[in-house]
Amino acid sequence: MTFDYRYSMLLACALLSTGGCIEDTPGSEGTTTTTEGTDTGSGSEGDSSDGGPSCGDGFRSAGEECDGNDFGMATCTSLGAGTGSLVCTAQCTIDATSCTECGNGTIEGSESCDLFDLDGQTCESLGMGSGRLACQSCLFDTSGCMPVCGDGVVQDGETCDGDDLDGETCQSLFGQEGTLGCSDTCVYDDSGCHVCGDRQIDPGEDCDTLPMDGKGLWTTCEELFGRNFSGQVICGDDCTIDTSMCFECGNGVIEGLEDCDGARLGGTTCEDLGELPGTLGCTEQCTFDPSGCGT
Ligand SMILES: [Ca+2]
Ligand SMILES: [Ca+2]
Ligand SMILES: [Ca+2]
Ligand SMILES: [Ca+2]
Repeated sequence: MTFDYRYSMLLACALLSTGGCIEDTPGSEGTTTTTEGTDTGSGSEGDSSDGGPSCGDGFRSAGEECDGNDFGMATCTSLGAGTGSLVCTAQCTIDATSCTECGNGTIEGSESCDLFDLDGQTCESLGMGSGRLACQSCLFDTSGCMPVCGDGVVQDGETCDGDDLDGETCQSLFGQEGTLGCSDTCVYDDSGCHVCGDRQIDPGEDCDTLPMDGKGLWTTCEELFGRNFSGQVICGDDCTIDTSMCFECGNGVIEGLEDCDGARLGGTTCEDLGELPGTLGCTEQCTFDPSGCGT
């Protein structure tokens, strides 16, 4: 009789050909599966302590909410527990405590906030000025934060704040030289920016090409250094003073428009000047002094 039953089961399995026969036959010794079809023991009862005979085999079967990763059709969402991943306990029951739900007032998983739980953050702590921080879809909503000019951080509505120039410079904004600043109202202060060559002496410039002479001559060396200097101060290409064309009378070197300098007469004599022979002198202004000629 037993043989006949087994034979019929084998035949049924072969006909169904669905990868295994489920043991649900009272009195059958074997838990007949495709891999352990010859196992005649009843040891499957020892596979799990509390979850029933087949808890732990990875296949959810009757009486098990889950087994391993097999949750059937159950998900956090289907259980009304939000989103996330279910956990299967050793007893083959579903643990939904790892599910997260935006809107339950508790910050979980990747939520930044949930309802009124802002995780202790404020507009200020987020560097967003002052005002009222809110939570929207479990992400911070900073639309109620107001910029504070003077906190040193550029926020919406500010072009700069203190030393925070938002990465801009005179060069990047205006193609100019100089130092960009920030006003008390958090807008750029370009008074420190300048262009050399615009004929205006701007902050950071010693001079700039002035329109009067059209030659870039700025002032006389005499004005700058004193009456024993001759020549012209030139404004350099970088709007700094260029004194290379200033000449000092009294330094013993005949330069520029100087006729002579001290005892240096450049080989010139009274006769060269159409005077009678004598001793040619040099004035304090480095011009020839013929008063000693003809004496
Ligand atoms: Ca939550
Ligand atoms: Ca600010
Ligand atoms: Ca200028
Ligand atoms: Ca000289």
